[in-house]
Amino acid sequence: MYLRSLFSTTGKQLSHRTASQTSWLRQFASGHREIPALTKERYPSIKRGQFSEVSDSDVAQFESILGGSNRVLTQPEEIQGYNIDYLGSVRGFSRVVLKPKSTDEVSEILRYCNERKLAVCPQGGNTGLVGGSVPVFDEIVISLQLMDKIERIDEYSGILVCQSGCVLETLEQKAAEKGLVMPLDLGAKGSCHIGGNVSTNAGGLRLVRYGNLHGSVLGVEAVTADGRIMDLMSNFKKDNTGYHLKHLFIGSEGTLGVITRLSIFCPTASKSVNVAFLGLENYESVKNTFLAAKQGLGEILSSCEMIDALSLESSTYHFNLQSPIDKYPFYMLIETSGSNMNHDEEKLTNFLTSAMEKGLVIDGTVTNEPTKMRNIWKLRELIADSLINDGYCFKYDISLPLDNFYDIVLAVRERVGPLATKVTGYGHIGDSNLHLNVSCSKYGTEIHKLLEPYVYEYTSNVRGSVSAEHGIGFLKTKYLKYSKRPESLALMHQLKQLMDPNGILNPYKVLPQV
Ligand code: FAD
Ligand code: 2HG
Ligand code: ZN
Repeated sequence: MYLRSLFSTTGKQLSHRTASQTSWLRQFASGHREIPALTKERYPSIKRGQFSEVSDSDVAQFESILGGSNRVLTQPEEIQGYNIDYLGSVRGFSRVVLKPKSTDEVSEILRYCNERKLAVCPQGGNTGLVGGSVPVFDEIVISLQLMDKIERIDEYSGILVCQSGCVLETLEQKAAEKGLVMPLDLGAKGSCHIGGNVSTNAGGLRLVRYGNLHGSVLGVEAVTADGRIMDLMSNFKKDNTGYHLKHLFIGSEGTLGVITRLSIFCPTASKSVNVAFLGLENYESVKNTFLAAKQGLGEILSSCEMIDALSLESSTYHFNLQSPIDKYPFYMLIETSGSNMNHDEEKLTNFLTSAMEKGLVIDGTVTNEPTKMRNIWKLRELIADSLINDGYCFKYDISLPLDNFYDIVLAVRERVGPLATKVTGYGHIGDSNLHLNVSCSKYGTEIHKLLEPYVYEYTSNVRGSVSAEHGIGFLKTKYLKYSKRPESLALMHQLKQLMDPNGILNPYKVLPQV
């Protein structure tokens, strides 16, 4: 038993690649992945709503709102990418993509669409994993790509105000220049938008430290289906003035309004950051190491991730990376962020020494060198993409009690047998959030039927959540009932009816069709 390179800078150099570099567009373009079947064919039970179809005069109206044709895309080859999701699991056939630059333009578009009963699909970076960001049929895509202005970053209050189409990684960089850190971080940061993050209430890699976006987002500006602009911006952490309407837009996946601007609280960046990558013998040790990390590291624990052997094998294989430690059944990535290097290192050393003495951790490496920390993070962040590279990947993002956390991976592995290339489990153990991924060479109905509703029934039986952080989108609407009781579902339908009586905002998403 030994702990290699403790606080040293001698770890191995890993190769570079970011999530944005491996976008679906490149993968489809290179012929590496199949263009999915149209959603209406793969899911024939979904019926198109009573919406109008886009006419030439509608297109002319959009051109007049957006001041010309270059922000109204209608050519099939320029629209294709907006119709297919990141996973390659769903495909719509929209014939129009609109690219507003201002809240007023979004408002005019929605007012017009509502009057004409034209359905719309708001789209951010299109990195969503539940089929929510692309049309199911011919909904008009409203892309927030051009709404990417950062209005203000105040280092005193830590408040960042921006339009919703800003890319998360850009915000991270700009916040860092002011000594601040974005309160969320995810593998898709190079492409996803902050508006998409807020609309999905994205979790990510540091939720264990900074909490979820219902807390960090101080205010939003959103446009409702009839074009009304809801100014719910706030520059304060405390604001108890009646119903907290911003929460309706956080996590509602574009079904209640289009988020156009927001203000978000960014904590002060930590001066001292360490990353430990550990090898463990079994899941029980992972669970106990998490408890020991919480107890031993306390306030400096900023990330606690679990990776099983097949997940690491996938990211190292597909992205030509090297693990800094030998092969183990399980790995953990533990990050600390604090303000005093000596204090943090002492805490981390004590925690790791004790975990190794107890036999919880078998091997590990620790570093505070930025390049090496980034390289260790890549091993974890690229797992999601690497599994898609097997051909097709069924992704389940579930909350489970820690006692039952890994059992489902073993159960599913046995259930699907050779139909799968890999059945893996990894994720944010610090938040009880497992990513169960089942990869195969291509999409197949036989394996799909073995997986669903099985995975959701299993999750519901242990009182887990069928969506921990990715949302419901299109792919999970049928399974919402496993996590929401009928009274809650009924209230959700009523809210939707109240806020979007014509149902034009991202139809067929979140709520099951009635
Ligand atoms: P999109 O995919 O474009 O849209 C997502 C949903 O939000 C859709 O329903 C869309 O209609 C709606 N929407 C988008 N913008 C707006 C808007 N301005 N107003 C109203 N509705 C809008 N998710 C996590 O939670 N944690 C992770 O750790 C994580 N890691 C990921 C890693 C990889 C490699 C990938 C590919 C995805 C990951 N995701 C993760 C999923 C995804 O990145 C998040 O759901 C992200 O928040 C989506 O942002 P987006 O801008 O791409 O939104
Ligand atoms: C992650 O944590 C993301 O890497 C993606 O949430 C998970 O693809 C997945 O299943
Ligand atoms: Zn995740």
